[in-house]
Amino acid sequence: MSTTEEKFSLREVLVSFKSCLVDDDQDVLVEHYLDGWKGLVRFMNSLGTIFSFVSKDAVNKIQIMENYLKGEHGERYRTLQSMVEYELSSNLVDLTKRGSHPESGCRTILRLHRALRWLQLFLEKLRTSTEDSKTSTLCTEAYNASLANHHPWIIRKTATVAFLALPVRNTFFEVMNVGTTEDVVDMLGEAMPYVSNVYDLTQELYSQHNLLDLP
Ligand code: 1Q0
Repeated sequence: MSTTEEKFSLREVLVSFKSCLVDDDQDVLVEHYLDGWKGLVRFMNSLGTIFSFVSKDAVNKIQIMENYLKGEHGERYRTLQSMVEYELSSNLVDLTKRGSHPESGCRTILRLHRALRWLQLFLEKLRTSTEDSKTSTLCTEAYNASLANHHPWIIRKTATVAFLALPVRNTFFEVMNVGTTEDVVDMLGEAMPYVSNVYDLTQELYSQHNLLDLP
């Protein structure tokens, strides 16, 4: 248990969403938001290669954002609010149909933001589940209530089939590396509000600027 690799637990990942919040908790720091996602991707990868089509897409989107952060206008991408202001005022966002800005920061974050809603729903279902609950059912319900509404049929189908291969609830709890089932339930109860705060702020920002349906 000496290396950081072994000690890595889902608690740290979820709590990292707490450090996203800046400016009196009114804005989201992009760098830390991406750190949260990188942690989540690690957990997803530890569930097996069946989800590599999902993690590839997530990694690709994280990379797009990191390139902006490292780029010439990196400072404008420091927070979600500054990104939205910069991209909108410089006409860098395809607002109604895909055009010359297919990888804007705004649409890229929107994809991750929608996935965060799935995570919120899924982890809440896991937290309140019983020993005989089926993770694939919980995951499918969370997906249908969130991401599925934004995915075409073929992705919905592929995702739903992949969910059938999810490990059982106990394996999930073990992979989280938090402790007993009781510890997991407590940890989720404590840490999920941080994720919810980030989700709500982003939702509010995107809704104010009419960005919730970016192509
Ligand atoms: C635990 C099982 C993971 C299941 C993940 C559920 C999400 C399924 C989504 C299927 C996505 C299919 C890949 C491609 C999608 C893109 O078309 C779509 C839209 O982008 P674009 O550019 O085509 O417009 N992309 C997305 O919707 C973004 C999807 C990102 C999903 C990232 C999910 C990563 C979550 C990881 C958390 C797992 C940890 C759970 C806790 C585990 C604890 C042991």
